[in-house]
Amino acid sequence: MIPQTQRTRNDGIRNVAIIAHVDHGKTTLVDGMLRQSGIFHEHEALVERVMDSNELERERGITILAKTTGVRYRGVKINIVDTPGHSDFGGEVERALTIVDGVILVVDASEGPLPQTRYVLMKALEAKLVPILVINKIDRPDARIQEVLNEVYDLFIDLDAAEDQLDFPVIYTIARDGVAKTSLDDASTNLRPLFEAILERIPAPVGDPDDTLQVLVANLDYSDYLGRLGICRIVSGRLRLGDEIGIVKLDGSLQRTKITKLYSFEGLSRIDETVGMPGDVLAIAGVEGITIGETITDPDSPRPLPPIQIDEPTISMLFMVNTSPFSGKDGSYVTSRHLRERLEKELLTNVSIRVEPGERPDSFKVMGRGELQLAILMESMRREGYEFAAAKPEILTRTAGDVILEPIELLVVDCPESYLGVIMEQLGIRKGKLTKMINHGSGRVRIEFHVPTRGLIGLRSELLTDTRGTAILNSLFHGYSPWQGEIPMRSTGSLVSDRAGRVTGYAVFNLQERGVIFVTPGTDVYEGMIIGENARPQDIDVNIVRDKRLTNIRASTSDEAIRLIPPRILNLEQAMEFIRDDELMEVTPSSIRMRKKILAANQR
Ligand SMILES: Nc1nc2c(ncn2[C@@H]2O[C@H](COP(=O)(O)OP(=O)(O)OP(=O)(O)O)[C@@H](O)[C@H]2O)c(=O)[nH]1
Ligand SMILES: [Mg+2]
Repeated sequence: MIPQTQRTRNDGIRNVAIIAHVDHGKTTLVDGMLRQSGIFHEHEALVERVMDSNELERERGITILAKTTGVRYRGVKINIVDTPGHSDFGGEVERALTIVDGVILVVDASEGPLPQTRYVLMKALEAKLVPILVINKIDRPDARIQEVLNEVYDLFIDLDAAEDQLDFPVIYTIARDGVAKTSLDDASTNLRPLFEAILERIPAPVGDPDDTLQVLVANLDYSDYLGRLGICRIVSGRLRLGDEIGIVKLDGSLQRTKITKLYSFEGLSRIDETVGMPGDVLAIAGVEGITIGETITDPDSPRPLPPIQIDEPTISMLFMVNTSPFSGKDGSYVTSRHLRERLEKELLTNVSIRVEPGERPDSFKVMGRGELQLAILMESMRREGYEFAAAKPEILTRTAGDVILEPIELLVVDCPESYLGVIMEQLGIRKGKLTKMINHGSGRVRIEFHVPTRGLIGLRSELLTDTRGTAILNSLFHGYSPWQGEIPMRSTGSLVSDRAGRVTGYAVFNLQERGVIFVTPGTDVYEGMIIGENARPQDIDVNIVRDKRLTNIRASTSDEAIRLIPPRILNLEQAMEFIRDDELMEVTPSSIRMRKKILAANQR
C-alpha cells in the first residue's frame, strides 16, 4: 500500500548549524569550509572570519547574529548556520536550530566544555538533532584532547542524551589551518573528513513536495538593494516563484501575497531560484512586513507551523528620552517617537529582546538575556545617530505564590590557584554557592558557582582587577530560586559636578586624590554630571571647572600634563555596571556620560 503522504528524502541537501561556547572556533571553521568548497579561487583573498560581517562583530571579534551560508561538496548542497557563542545571544542559536537537521558541536581542545557548550548542546538534544563533535584547536600547546573528549561524553550523559545521540562521530580539527582528522594520527591536510562526516551522519531533510506548503520563517536579513529578507526552511510542499501564497502572521491572521524573489545561499552570494523543495533553506525578498516565526503556506487551506519557542529575558533596562542639558547636541534621533520606532524595529529581528512601555510615556523597558546583549543594542543605536538615557540594569524577578524568585546563573571561573581565596571572597559577598571545584593540576583551577544574576553585574571587572587579568569568567542562566537577600553593590560614591563649565587641569589635579576621575580637561560638564568615583561611600559635589592659575601648582603647561593621573574613560558596559539606582547613563553618538537622576545639587 502506498502511504497517503509520502515523506520524500531530499538527498541533495544537508542543513547543519555550528554551535559552541564563545571563541571555540566556529566562524574560523566556516571560513575553512568556504575556502575548501571551491567557491573561492585560490588567489582570492578571503578576510578572516568572513561571516562576522557586521561592524560590531569585526570590532569585538565575536559573532552576534546567526548567519547562513551554503557550500557544495561532492554534489551535495550543505547549508551552514554559523551561530554566536556568547550566552547573551543564545536566542540566535535557538532560532538557528529550527532550520537544521544536525549540529556540529565545536569544543576547544584545551578549554573543554564550558557553560555555553552545555546550553547549546542541551538545545540541540532537545530538538532531537544529530550531533557531530569537533574538537578544535588541537594545535594548542596546552591541548588536553583525550580529557576533553571524556568531558564531552560526560556532558552528553549529564544532559540525558538518547542512546543514538551518544553515538556521535568525533573529528579533530585545526580550524585556523583548515585541517580535520578522524583520528589524531590521520595525515589529512584539509577538511574533507569533516565534509564526509556531514554527508554521512547528518540526515538529509525529509518532507513531501506534494503536501500543503509549509515554510518556516526562521531569521531575517537585510540588504540595501533588496530590503528585508526572510530566511526560511521549506518543511513541505513546493515554493514556486510567482505563486500566490498566504503568510500566517504571529497574531494568526492571513496575509495573501506573491513570492517575487527567491534565493539560495552559495558562499557569500545569493543565487536566484525558481522553486524550493522540502529541506531547502532559502531567502525570500519583497514580502512586506515578514517576520520571524511566521509560516508561509497555502492561502486557501493554511497550515501554520508551531511558533518558535525561545527562553525568556532575565534582565531589563529603562531606555528614555535624554533630558540632560546637553540633550540633542549630537544625536539625530532624540524623541520618544524615534526611540519607540527604533526599538520596534529591533523586535523584528531580535527575538530574544522584549520591550514594554515604561512608567512614563517617554520611557521603554527593554528586556534581554544579559548585559552584553543590551550593550550591543545601545552601541548600535548610538552609531545610527540615536541619543537617549538609560537606567541601571535590573534583574527580572518572578513570583510563585508570595515568594519572589530571582534568576540564578551557573558561573564558571578559571584562575590561577593563587587567586582562589580572592574569588571565593568576592563570590561569597555576592551570594555565590560553590558547586564544584576542579584542579587540572596545571596550576589553574576551575570553580563553579550558582550565583544570583544580579551578583554578576560588575563582577567581571572586579575579578579582572583582583586577579591581574588572569581570571576567565563564563556564565549561563541556570534557573530561578527564591530571592537571596541583599547583595551590597559598589562601595564607593560618585564625584558629581556642582556646576556647568569646562573641566580644567587644575581642578582635576586637586580632586584626583579623592578618587578616580572619568573626564579629561577640556570636557564640557553640567551640574549633576558624574565626573569620577569617590573613594568613600557617599557622593560629593565638586567643582571640576575651577580655574585658578596658582603658580606653585603648575609652573608650565607641560608640568600640568605630567602631574595628572590619566582619567579612566568608561565604555558602555563599564558605565552600565557603574551607575546606581539614582543615576543614569547618557548615550549619544559621540559620548557616554553618567549623571544623577536629579541634577540640581540642592534637590538631591
Ligand atoms: N590555535 C588555534 N586557534 C584557533 C583555531 N581555530 C580558531 N582559532 C582562534 O580562536 C579565536 C576565536 O575564533 P572564532 O572563529 O571567532 O570563534 P567563534 O566560535 O566563532 O566565536 P564566537 O562566534 O564569538 O562565539 C580566533 O582568534 C581564532 O583565530 C585553531 O584551530 N587553533
Ligand atoms: Mg563566531
